[in-house]
Amino acid sequence: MTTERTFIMVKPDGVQRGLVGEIIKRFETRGYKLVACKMLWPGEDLLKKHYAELADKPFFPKLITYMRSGPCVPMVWEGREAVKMGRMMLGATNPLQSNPGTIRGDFCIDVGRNICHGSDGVETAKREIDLWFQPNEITKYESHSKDWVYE
Ligand code: YYY
Ligand code: MG
Repeated sequence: MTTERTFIMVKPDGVQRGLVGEIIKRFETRGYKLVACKMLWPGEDLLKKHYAELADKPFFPKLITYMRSGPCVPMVWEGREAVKMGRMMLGATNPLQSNPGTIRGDFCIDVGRNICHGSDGVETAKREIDLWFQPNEITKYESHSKDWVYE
């Protein structure tokens, strides 16, 4: 199996609203494997690097303020097509356009309070994982249910 990794993060509103468990549950029950997870209150430098490609957008200052407003829960999830499926499970950037059944479509309303982040491509995922995690924070283990999730 070609294993892919994606970077998923519960944003400060997701943490404050008690949705960490719910978001983890969605990925766990789907069959994805959690290989890294922590809680941290990110600083401005880290967030500006994370969202560097949006630096020219009018909403950028507001986005940084929102993301600095409390602790986040960054995670790394592993499994087949984890990046694409992660985006699909999160839903559209604007929750008003997210289908019910997706995380954003089920739990939020405003684009500036969309509770979670997910990498938008395999290369982005690599960059984001390197930015938020040290190599020794990423675990390597075999999931006991591997053969029950993948044929
Ligand atoms: O990858 P994703 O989070 O779905 O969207 P991006 O286009 O990368 O934007 C990052 C982040 O910025 C988004 O999750 C909310 C915020 N944002 C906003 O506040 N207003 C917009 N018009 C667009 C994005
Ligand atoms: Mg994005």
